[in-house]
Amino acid sequence: MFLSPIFAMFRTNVPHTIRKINVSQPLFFQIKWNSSIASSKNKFIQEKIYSDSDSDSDWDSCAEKGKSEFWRRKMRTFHGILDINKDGVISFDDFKILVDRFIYLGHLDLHQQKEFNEVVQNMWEERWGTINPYNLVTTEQYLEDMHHVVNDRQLRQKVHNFLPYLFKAVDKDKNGYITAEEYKLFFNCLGLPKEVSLVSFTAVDENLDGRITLKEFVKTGRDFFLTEDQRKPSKLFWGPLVK
Ligand SMILES: [Ca+2]
Ligand SMILES: [Ca+2]
Repeated sequence: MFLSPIFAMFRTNVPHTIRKINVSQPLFFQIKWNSSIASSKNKFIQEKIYSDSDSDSDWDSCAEKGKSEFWRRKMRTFHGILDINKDGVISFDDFKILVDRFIYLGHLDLHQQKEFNEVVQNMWEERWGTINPYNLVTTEQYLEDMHHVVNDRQLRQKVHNFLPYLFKAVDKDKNGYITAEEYKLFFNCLGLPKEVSLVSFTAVDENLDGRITLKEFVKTGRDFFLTEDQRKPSKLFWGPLVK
């Protein structure tokens, strides 16, 4: 795959160790949904993802996570993406608009659409309680909540629950891979300029074969929330970081 010098430089700066699969300590994590959804027969949600993620293999329950300015910057970036109308707070309406943008692409079947809505609704209720227009989450509240998430082993394992739906929604030809063209749809739904999507695409395409698998997508997206390692390409998952 052709890489422009800037992307090639970026990739070569990624330490080999962060891409190496740790075969001595294989870590499996299942895409787990809440109990109401777990009974689903949909094969897609039963999928097991093999993770070579450092963010869990180096889990140390004693060390407090989510303290670095780098990690806080990443969380502020994601809060900014969820804050669709850019009024500084996120509401359930923001969530709903975002979900609808992915659904309107037309590549999720009705069952997946229903599950996607349920996953997002459950996430909101678990984290922020009731769904009403007055329940608004500021950046500081979001940082506090995510700080709690990254320091709780069970919550860490659910942090990526919504990601497979984003993947399926932008896999236009349903071949199980996301191309650079399809990735532009992802950025479009997020409200990010498609011009910056290639940098993110290259970061997520771990084996540089020009296409992103569900495993690559979920692993990198998950790492965005969990790792404090500034060298990891996952920092580019949701586009450029805010200042
Ligand atoms: Ca595809
Ligand atoms: Ca790939």
